[in-house]
Parts: sequence; structure tokens; C-alpha cells
Amino acid sequence: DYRILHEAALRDYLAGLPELRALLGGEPAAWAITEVGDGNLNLVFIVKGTRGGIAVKQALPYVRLVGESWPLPLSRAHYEYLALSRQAQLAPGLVPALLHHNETLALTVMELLEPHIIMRKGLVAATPYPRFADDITTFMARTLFFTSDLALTAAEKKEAIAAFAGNHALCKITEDLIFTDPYRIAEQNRWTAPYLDALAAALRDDMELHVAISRLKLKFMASPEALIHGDLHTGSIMVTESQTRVIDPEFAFYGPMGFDVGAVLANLLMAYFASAGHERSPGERHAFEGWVLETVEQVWAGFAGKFLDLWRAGASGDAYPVSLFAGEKGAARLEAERQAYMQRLFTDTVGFAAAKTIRRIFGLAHNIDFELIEEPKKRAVSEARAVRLARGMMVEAVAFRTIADVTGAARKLRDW
Ligand code: SR1
Ligand code: MG
Repeated sequence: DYRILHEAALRDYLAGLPELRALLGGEPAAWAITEVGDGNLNLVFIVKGTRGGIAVKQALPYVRLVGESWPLPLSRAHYEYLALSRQAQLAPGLVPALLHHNETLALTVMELLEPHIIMRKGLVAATPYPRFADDITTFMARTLFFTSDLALTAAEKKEAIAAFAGNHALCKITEDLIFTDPYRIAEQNRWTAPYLDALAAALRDDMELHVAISRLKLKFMASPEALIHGDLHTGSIMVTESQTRVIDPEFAFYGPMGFDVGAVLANLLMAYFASAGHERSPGERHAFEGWVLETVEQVWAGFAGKFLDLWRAGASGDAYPVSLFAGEKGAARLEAERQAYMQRLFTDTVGFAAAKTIRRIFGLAHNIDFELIEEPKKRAVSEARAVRLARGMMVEAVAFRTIADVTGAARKLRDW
């Protein structure tokens, strides 16, 4: 009984739900309904009544960006709802409140986030977000730690993996668009031609890069470390100066933690490199770029610190049995192991951040950080700097020992 709900049908549907009707207030005929979806996959409506407003998201049976020629399962709405529910428990206040879900219609109603804006739009306008680093690190540390083997029993973890295993069509999008297509000839690839033609060809011929991206692809496919958001770019985050909300976890599944952390870092780094291409005064540029790199550092440091604190506070999962690390000697050895764990996670994060960058410059789905730089030559200069950093981060991920190594390398490429 699935049907796409356009404005009139949505109005009728909502009018039949007493709780939402009360929340909106007034007569349904007077509700203002606007389709605002600017993502690649779904319909998103804002509905406003006399008392309040809501956001309604409905999955389409195909990829919106491409059209009906690319079918996509509606079940992604189920996984998104499941992930949002779990994230709401683990990171309260950092995701939108869920108000209603209809599995058949692949439709979810959420609180209307107002006056929040999509963070990417704010970054293009050079707006700093003072709460962001603290909020996003809380979100990532809590959602990743509490869904990992450090916090769950083996049975709980396996059940949880199984609950998301059916979301493979969304994983396949990532496997193709991020980990494969930018490195080969693919119909849907595009880049800022002709300026990046040579670079695109070089990526297709770079065997060290092909090995590195294939290792990352394998890690993505075969490392169910935690429930990851799966698409944690700055278009999946809504912000005000004082609030952060993570939205859109339809790509959620049990995957490698570094994929989420890397997504956040990559999108900040792209905002950094795009900054030179946007109209802004030298002072504004300096302040914004300084804030971005500081935030990159705070995101890794904050995430690692909070994740370790949760682990030290008492991990009830089946990994690292407490009985194996008794006494002072055990505690010291376990602490050294925690540091080694975080170092490995950092290396993964660096590699995934690189993969997330390259796909936005050569793959199907680009981002407005670069796309809104109108002059192609200027855009290509910003993109080429980002790619240069990304290539190094992917091929020599282990050489980046600290987050300062990443921001230092980005700073050196600022005027390259
Ligand atoms: C065809 S979907 C393209 C991209 O949009 C989503 O936001 C994900 O980032 C996906 O890779
Ligand atoms: Mg999305």
C-alpha cells in the first residue's frame, strides 16, 4: 500500500493522526506544507499549523538524485527509524525527537528543528559553530562505544548486527560511490573539467591508491565494530550557535567506527579548502579557516577522550574481560592497550576521511562547499588541494600519528 504522499495526500494522512493534528493546531486545510528536501534520496516536508510544526520524511522507491532508473529499497526508512531510536537513547538531545513512523509508507515524522540550518550551508557562509565539537564528539563517542563489543555482550552484539544486516543496498551505494567509482571510469563520475582531468586520470592509474582504497573498502564491508551513522557529513547535521542535531541515519549499519569520525573530519577539511574559493574578506577567511582547523583538532581529541572515559568508567562488554586484567599490572597493561586501540582507530579515521574527500570531487554526489564556487578554475584549485592532502592521508595513513599532523599538512596546502 505504499504510495508517494504529495501535498494533498500528506495533509489527509496527517489529519487522520490525532496526536499530530493536535500538535499542529488549526484546521488541516490551513496547514502550510512545503517540500524542502535537498538531499539525494528522499522527500522532506515541513508542515506548519497554528500551534506548531513538524518535519516529515518519506523514502522514495528510487534515488531522487538520479530518478526512477535507479531503484532503492524503501526498507531504508525502517533502518533509519531504528538507528534514530537507538541514537536517541544513547545520545539524548542530539537527534531530532521521533513523533510517528509508518513502515508501509516508509514515512517518519520528527520534531521540526527551527531555527537550525544544515551545517554545510552555515560553513559555506563562513559561520563558526561553538557548540559543534563538544556535541558531535559526545554523539560519536556514546553511539559508537555503547554499540560496540566494549559495551555489549557477544550475543547482544550479534543480534544488533543482524537487526541492521538488511540495509545492504545502502551499504552498496557507499561501496560503489566512495570506495570504487572515483578510481575507475564510471558513467556517473564527474569533476571540474578540464582543470581536474589530469588528476582524475592520475587517480585511475595510481596503484598505491587503489590498494589503499581497497583496504578501506574491505574494512568498511567486514568490520562490524559498532552501529555507525554511515553518512555523517555536514549535510546530515543541523545546527544553531547553541545546538547540534544529527539527522538522516538511513545508511546506518554495523561498520567501522572510523567511517563516522572520518566523515566529520573530511567535511570540515573540505570546508577549509573551499574557503579560499568563496567571496570573503581576508580577515573573515583567516578567522573561519582557523576555527575549522581548531575544530578538526577538537573533534578528534574530544572523541578520543570521551570514548576512553567511557571505556575506563567500566566496560560491561565481552571484549577485554576484566578478569584478564586484574591488579595494578593488569590495569597498566589494559590502559596501554586502550591507547593502541585508539591509535588504530585514528589510522582508520584518517583513511576514511581521505576516501570521503575524494568521492566528493570525482564521484557522483558532490557537495556545495565546492560546488558553490562559481568560477571553475578557482573551484579546481580548492579541490586539488583537498585531493593532495587526501591522497597522502590514504596512502600513508599510518604516517599521520596525531591530529596535529593532519591539520599541519592541511595548513601547508592552504596556498599550494
Ligand atoms: C546516490 S546517493 C549519493 C550520496 O547521497 C547520500 O547522502 C550519501 O552520501 C550517498 O553516498
Ligand atoms: Mg542523507
